Amino acid sequence: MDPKRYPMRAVSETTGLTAHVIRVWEKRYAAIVPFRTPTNHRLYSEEDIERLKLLKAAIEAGQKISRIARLSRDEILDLIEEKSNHDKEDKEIDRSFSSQPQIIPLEENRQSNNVSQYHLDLCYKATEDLNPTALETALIEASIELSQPRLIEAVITPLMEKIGNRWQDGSLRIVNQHLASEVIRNFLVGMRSVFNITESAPVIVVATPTGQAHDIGAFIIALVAEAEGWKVIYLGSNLPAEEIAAAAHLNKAIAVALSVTYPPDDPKLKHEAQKLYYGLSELVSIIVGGIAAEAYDGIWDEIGARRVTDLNNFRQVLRQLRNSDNLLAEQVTQ
Ligand code: B12
Repeated sequence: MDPKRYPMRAVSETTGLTAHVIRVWEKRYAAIVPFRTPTNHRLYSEEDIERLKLLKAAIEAGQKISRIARLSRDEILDLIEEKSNHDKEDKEIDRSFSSQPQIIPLEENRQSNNVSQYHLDLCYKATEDLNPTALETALIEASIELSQPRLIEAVITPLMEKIGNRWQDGSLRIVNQHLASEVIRNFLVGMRSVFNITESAPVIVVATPTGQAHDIGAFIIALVAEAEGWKVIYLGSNLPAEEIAAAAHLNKAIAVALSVTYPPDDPKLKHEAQKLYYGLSELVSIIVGGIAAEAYDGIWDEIGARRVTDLNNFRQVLRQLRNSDNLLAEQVTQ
């Protein structure tokens, strides 16, 4: 009988590694070689899954994928064990010095609470050096160590903010900003395939309206909604209101989320917002956010859109909408 083989989605769920990370470990480091179907889809054996879990554990114990990718199972286990023995010794030493004031050396920043700051610094350094491979690697390592919300809120968003500020004060060039945007966009695309969305999931359309070209915020909104179990129709940037409304209608969406970053003073936005309002069924909620959304508060009030200030708030709104949609569905079937 053929050995049992699993598709990427199942492997990603069991190991907790994103599909992107698994593909990079394969392509760049040959850490595993999955079976390929005639249509070129990857399939993984139980052994492959065990190996991925082991590699993940070794990385969590401080190893680098470039160093361990080709090692045997026993060699990796030895490294993990070595690390845990070291940790035990370190703890004993710590205890004996606990009454003395401690200075944490820079390299140990990683072990302390400052894990996100460590990853943020690595990402920024790679951006400064114009090194896309180092940036991608830094993002992958951050995604292994941090939860999705922390990765987004404590690494990606502040990284882009810092890049924007450094560009504004002249210490970074526009090319650094472009490079970081490209790598981050691709990385986020890779994160999308992890979620398992059910057929009955509520649908949300995500876009930026006409005149709004920045789309990383919108993409993040899409990821957050997917992580909340929503089916996302991601339309990208610069979308005319009638296209957004048509996509919502055709997909029976119960919400539309708009990201508004720049400019904060586009006179055409009012007309776009009104067209959207008239193009959507009144049962569809409009949610807006992004750093320039507040500048258009009068317009949002006029069309009954809900301006949401942060991602936690966005998650709450999604949960409320989902619950009221379920209630509505129950009433209809009764
Ligand atoms: C990357 C970037 C670009 C890239 C965009 C690439 C892309 N595909 O998006 C490029 C290089 C193309 C670009 C171009 C420009 N940019 Co620019 N850009 C940035 C930068 C550095 C990061 C934006 C970003 O992606 N942030 C990361 C995401 C995750 O953050 P975010 O969008 O804020 O989203 C978060 C929240 O706001 C929220 N959110 C966002 N949307 C939504 C929606 C909902 C529903 C909810 C709930 C939440 C939510 O959730 C996200 C996660 O926390 C910012 C700096 C900054 N402070 O943001 C400048 C920035 C936005 N850009 C700026 C400017 C001036 C420009 C240009 C005019 C520069 C120029 N002279 O060419 C052009 C304009 C382009 C255009 N046609 O509009 C200014 C805007 C200043 C202002 N408000 O007046 C900024 C602030 C830089 C600065 N410090 O001056 N830019």
